[in-house]
Amino acid sequence: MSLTESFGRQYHEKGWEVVESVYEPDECERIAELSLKYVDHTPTTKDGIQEPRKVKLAYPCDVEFRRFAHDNRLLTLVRQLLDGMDPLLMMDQVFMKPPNFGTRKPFHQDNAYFRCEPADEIVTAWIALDDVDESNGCVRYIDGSHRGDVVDHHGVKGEEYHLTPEEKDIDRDRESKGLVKKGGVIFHHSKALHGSGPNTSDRWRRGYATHWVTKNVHSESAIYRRGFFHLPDYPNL
Ligand SMILES: O=C(O)CCC(=O)C(=O)O
Repeated sequence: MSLTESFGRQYHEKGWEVVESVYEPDECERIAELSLKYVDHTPTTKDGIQEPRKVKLAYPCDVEFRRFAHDNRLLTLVRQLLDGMDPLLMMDQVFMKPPNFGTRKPFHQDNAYFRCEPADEIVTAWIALDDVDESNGCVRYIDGSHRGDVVDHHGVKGEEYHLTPEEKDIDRDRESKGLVKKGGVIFHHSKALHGSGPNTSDRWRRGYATHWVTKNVHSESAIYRRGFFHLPDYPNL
């Protein structure tokens, strides 16, 4: 892992930070394969082809996800961003962009969905299961957006599962690309505005997003009120 003493500085300044080589490439390949088995959201293209988009809640599906998410290499980093508090997994999802197909994810703040407080005690660790660059749809961030409030989000017409703010609330001049290699992790704050473009390459782009909270966190939303860590069947490993 290419960790420096400065880890966390960019996260606090910009709202996101990359750490390369947290996992080995072969571990990521196994999880990417497993994701294809459990995929639960397959939109149909205009040509009638169904393509995998997402595994929502991978953690309950398979012990391999649970081991991968609760790996100490990851937990140590998340704990550092939570000022030493123990990370508890609230939920997870695998975002998939198949070659030459994967669609965009509009800009949003995670906390527009989660509605959790305190917002500073929620960290997403987005684990790259493939090498990720601009052409296969890297995650993009609006630097410093985590310092403001959660702005109003509205549903996207025809894709109601997406929420996004008005264009005026997205300062594109401050956009950065989250470039990361397979096995690296991007950490982002729950208020960091982020989204991703389509996959125009002939390679996959898969990211395993794990959403961590501290024991102080509570949510207005019933969906997020009870994280996996409450479930007796899925103890923290
Ligand atoms: O993987 C993507 O394209 C979007 C990721 C995302 O929105 C998240 O991890 O919160």
